[in-house]
Amino acid sequence: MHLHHSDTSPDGHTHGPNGSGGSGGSPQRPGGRRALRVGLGGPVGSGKTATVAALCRTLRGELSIAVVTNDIYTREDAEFLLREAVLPAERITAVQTGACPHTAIRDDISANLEAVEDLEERLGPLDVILVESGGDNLTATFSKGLVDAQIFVIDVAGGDDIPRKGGPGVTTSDLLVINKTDLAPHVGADLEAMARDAKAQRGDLPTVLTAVKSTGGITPVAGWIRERLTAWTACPA
Ligand SMILES: Nc1nc2c(ncn2[C@@H]2O[C@H](COP(=O)(O)OP(=O)(O)O)[C@@H](O)[C@H]2O)c(=O)[nH]1
Ligand SMILES: [Mg+2]
Repeated sequence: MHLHHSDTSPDGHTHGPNGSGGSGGSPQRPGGRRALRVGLGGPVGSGKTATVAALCRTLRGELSIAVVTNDIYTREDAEFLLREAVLPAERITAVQTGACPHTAIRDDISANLEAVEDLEERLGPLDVILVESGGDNLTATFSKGLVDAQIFVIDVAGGDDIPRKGGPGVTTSDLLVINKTDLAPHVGADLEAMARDAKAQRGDLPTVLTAVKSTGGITPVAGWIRERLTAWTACPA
């Protein structure tokens, strides 16, 4: 399922550790741990691919990153990431999930696990692998056998009552991203109410309200990834 578009970044640049490619050149990860696997779930259109793209752009200079996308019938998310040149092509793998995107991340995770393991084998020690789900409804969460942490992305245009409605993505994800805050005035979304409802549903679990496409909008999400990676690396394998 690997997309063989080119062997170098489409923009012709190398991107820090991600530009090195191959399995020989990368240093061993501290402590010898495998890459931190982070799932991104949430409804179609909430901004999962935009979040993946922004994370890659922000972190690729300091971390070795790869991405697995899950599309229902197409490879559109992977194609978008390739066009945007967020990472060299060999670091992006598409899994086609058929009709049930939640099945591929929760029940029959074999295609995704294979994609993740293949990336690590091909590219040498990686720091982070981002796995984007095909997008579903509010109930889709990742199997703990596939990812070590999960981000759930919803957006203000989907309705400001979504945090109140709960569901496992909203209540149990390791990070809740309430995206597209720039649209709040246009859709009449009450951001304070969304933040309050999220807090009531999630207790101490973190939530960020942001617009990942705006300048600096990805900063809190990138910060969270760095923290998780530090904790992951420090924890004995
Ligand atoms: N206004 C606004 N649009 C956004 C933002 N993030 C994503 N989008 C747009 O929302 C649409 C869906 O985003 P996408 O990342 O493909 O959603 P996905 O289906 O969850 O992967 C695209 O047109 C994006 O450009 C944001 O922060 N603000
Ligand atoms: Mg997407």
